[in-house]
Amino acid sequence: MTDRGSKRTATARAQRPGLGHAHEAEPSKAARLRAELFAPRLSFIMEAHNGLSAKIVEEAGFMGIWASGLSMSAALGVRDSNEASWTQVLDQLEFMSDATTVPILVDGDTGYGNFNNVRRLVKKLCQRHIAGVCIEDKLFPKTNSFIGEAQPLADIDEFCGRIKAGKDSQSDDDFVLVARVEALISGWGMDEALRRAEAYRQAGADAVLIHSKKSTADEIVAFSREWAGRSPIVIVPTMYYRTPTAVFENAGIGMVIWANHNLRAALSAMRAVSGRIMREQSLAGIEHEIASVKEVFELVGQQELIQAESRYLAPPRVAPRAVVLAATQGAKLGPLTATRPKCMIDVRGQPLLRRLISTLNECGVRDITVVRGFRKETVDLANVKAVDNDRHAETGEVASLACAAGALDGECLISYGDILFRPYILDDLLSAEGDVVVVADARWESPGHRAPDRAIDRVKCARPFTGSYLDEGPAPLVAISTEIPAPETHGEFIGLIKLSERGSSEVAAEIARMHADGSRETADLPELLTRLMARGVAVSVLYITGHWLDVDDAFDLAKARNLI
Ligand code: SPV
Ligand code: MG
Repeated sequence: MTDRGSKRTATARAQRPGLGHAHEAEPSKAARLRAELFAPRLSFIMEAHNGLSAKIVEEAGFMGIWASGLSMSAALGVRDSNEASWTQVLDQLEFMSDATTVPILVDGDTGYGNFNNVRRLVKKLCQRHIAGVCIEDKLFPKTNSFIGEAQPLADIDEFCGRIKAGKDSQSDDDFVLVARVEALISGWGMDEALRRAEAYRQAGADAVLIHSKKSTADEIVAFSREWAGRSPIVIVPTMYYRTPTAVFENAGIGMVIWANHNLRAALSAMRAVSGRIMREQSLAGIEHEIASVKEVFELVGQQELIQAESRYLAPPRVAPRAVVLAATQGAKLGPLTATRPKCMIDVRGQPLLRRLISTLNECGVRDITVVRGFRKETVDLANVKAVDNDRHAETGEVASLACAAGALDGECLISYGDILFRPYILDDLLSAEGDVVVVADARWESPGHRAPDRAIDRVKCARPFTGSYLDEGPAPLVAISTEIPAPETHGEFIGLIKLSERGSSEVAAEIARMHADGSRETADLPELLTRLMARGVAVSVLYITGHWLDVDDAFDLAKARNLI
């Protein structure tokens, strides 16, 4: 049996307090690779070529990953001839390192140039928590060892310079540099292999990878015997794959790299699946023979993201419901509303109500209850709930609202069915604070805004609209009625209200009281609001300046048709 003393000595060194990351609770990936390499047992690392395959290697139980140059290149569809740049390899490694917790030994080819390139490579690998690098004593650009014969080898001293430069550049004391000896592959013989291995060890290499392309392990075993445990030996038994693992164990090998088998497995599987789908023009045959979409989600940690979302994302805003009061005929519009209610009057190709519902939808309000009345069968809109106020001719707005009492649960909007407004108004209302917030137009007196004799619902607030950009929030409402004198009027109620959850229950309770005292039947929304205020419920006003319209008479309708 080969002397394994060097492994034990080095293990003791790696575990000495104060060296590398030994002081940390969790040893670094490099420390773990180093400990494994120097442990008095045979270790195995498995090839991966991207984040997904790296995860699979860890999942299978391997203590480490071989980031194979051949496999990473092939996965990118290029040759193992440094066609992928070293920074492109670095990008792959970053994904692999992020995706896993086990150490990665990266195939650094020749180091991508001379000592200077190795310095930069090692620095960047340490920054990405790559545990170690293996560099081979060939020339840039490299060729895969299994291609051709007698590939030129690097000058020993020049290669020793690459090793020293790499070791001097590591920022993690435990980072592992493996020197790969290609002398046997290139036909330079055992003595040259041993001479090189010793020079590389003296230059600072932590371990030696002795590569062979023979179909038996004879030369590897012979090398190991001569090497006599001077440092750990790493092997790649791709060509001598038949060799029982016990032979490596008995030869005192430190680490075996299964170098390309995930890439080759993926290639076979992808060819088989692509071929079948191409031939069968159906997924039915292969669905149960391949990994499920669920397995993909599991492997990439979808569950963790779901948990993180619940920790970090603001809870999704629950869009309020809306009740649209659309029961009235709108007799002031004459023949236009003889056979349909005014909410269904066409305004440039669309009923008014459909436009209103589009605006509500646009602002995320989807649960909409429309209270129908006059010619209710003509109010026929998709994706809204309809409730009917069959006594619309004798009753008023509050009676209609009572028909939709079920919607007064949680945050709720109340809108007249004959108004239109720009979506930003609704967005502002939805983000306004307050239990009962009504929208009022501060430009109620604009010339040409109304037919001269038209009565409007005026609001008087604790403060007038100032036009200031400094957001003071909604202004407390003091009074709302058609009777407020002009000098005291601060705005015109547009027929749009937002209720908080508490506001909704206050409104529902008030409607119940109005029912009990007989005032519900003919009351309008301003009366309801006045009663709420009298009870101490805070009602506030969100000021707007235009950008809305209602359709009450022929004047309004003409204006609406011009505006839209
Ligand atoms: C690799 O996996 O890229 C290697 C090992 O370098 S080998 O292909 O066997 O040379
Ligand atoms: Mg390689």
